Amino acid sequence: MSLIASDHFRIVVGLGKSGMSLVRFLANRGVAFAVADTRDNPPELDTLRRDFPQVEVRCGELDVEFLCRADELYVSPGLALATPALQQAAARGVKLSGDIELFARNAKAPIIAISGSNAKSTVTTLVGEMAAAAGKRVAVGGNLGTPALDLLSDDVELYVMELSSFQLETTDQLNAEVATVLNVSEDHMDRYSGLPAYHLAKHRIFRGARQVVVNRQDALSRPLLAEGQPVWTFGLNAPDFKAFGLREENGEKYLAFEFQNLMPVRELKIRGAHNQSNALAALALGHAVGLPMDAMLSSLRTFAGLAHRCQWIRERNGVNWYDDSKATNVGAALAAIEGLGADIDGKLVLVAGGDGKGADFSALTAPVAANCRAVVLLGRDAERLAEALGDGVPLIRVKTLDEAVQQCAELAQPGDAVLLSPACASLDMFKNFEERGRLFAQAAGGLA
Ligand code: UMA
Ligand code: ADP
Repeated sequence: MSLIASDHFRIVVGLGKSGMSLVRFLANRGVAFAVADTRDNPPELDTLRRDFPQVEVRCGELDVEFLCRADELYVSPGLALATPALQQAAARGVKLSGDIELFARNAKAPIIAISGSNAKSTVTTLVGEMAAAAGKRVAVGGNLGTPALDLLSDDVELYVMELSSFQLETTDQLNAEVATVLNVSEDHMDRYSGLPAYHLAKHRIFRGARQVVVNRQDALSRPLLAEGQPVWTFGLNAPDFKAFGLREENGEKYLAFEFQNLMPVRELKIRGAHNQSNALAALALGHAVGLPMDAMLSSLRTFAGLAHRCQWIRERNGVNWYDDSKATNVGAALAAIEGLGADIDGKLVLVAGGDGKGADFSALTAPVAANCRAVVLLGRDAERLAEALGDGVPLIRVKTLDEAVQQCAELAQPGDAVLLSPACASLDMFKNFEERGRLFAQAAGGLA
């Protein structure tokens, strides 16, 4: 039985992936609804007209009178709640909600909920693989790609959900079995008034959570806890009770739980300190829902990481090339610059720039000066990035990714690594971060 009253009228605002999943969900349950999107030709319009020709759709500027016909709006994550028409409707008593709220109300199996500025997709995928290795019927999705409502099924035994701050803004009560905010650093500053507002949105993930997982090395990941609420922690330092971390014995580093070594770090396929942290976070989340340790460790031995996240592309003349196109914010680029920088004999030639989403780039200045031979800059915010980097490192401006690759090939010396880790979104020049990464790998692969 659906947990929404069928005598009410709803409007789905936004007709992308989330909007279309809402349409299917509401139609299947016989709920009366319409659709609105600010775009003249939203991506799922043809699908909607083909599969649900009876549903009313309004495209273009949002009409407040139309929105006020509904008692509840399901707002897509790509649309800011601060949008004036949405605020005007809210002021007139219309409730603003979203797909994750509906998912939470209708999911019958426990939810592992994962947010954070970086590492969400990696940890979500890893936990999903761990659950599958443990023989669970697991559904994995959310911000990762498959909209939450499309995952709902009575067959599912466990949901592993990646949730963005945008999705959490419209979620009142998630009621996860276990929830985490893996880390918090500046992102999406074009949508939030500052870090506190962004932090507040992320922390809605803890509403109604039975257990929580906290990053010991990031104070902003820690929620206010209810008395007696179970807390598991992870971090790169040595673990204590109810904690995952790293321990060293006879010169060998181990992933460890409390006072027991689990497996040598060198057996991990994913590289870099940030990925050790991700492995520990995944273990903590899996352990919280009772996944057996041996199944989780076997997944860690085989998981090779996701595409476009510090992904090795090729070696050429003693130079290794990496695609970290998913580094769409400063925190992610920092992890790659410091992690990879410490791992190589030579220096980094960094390709950065794009749509900075209003970020402050100053945290990059010192690590770039320490680790980079040169920085090749492109995209809308190249000049803002150049200002932040100053004269600590040679800066080369280019107009295209092909030009960037040519410059990198000339600048890099044997022992160096070329790293695309833009610290910016891709949307000023590319369809998405995948396209940016693919074109970079293609151009690098094409070098004689
Ligand atoms: N848009 C409009 N007008 C509208 C509605 C949307 O212009 O009326 C624009 C938005 O500004 C945005 C684009 O359309 O630029 C897509 O927005 P959407 O809400 O329709 O997006 P969906 O297709 O539903 O995809 C969303 C997530 N996208 C966003 O949050 C922007 C997807 O995450 C997610 O996989 C999908 O739901 C399923 O849950 C993508 C993403 O970029 C990967 N997420 C951001 C990130 O990871 O940084 C948060
Ligand atoms: P998200 O889904 O949160 O964007 P991803 O797993 O897709 O996370 O990784 C995004 C970017 O963050 C990649 O560039 C990746 O190399 C980097 N990254 C991965 N793990 C971490 C971490 N623990 N801390 C900081 N950056 C990370």
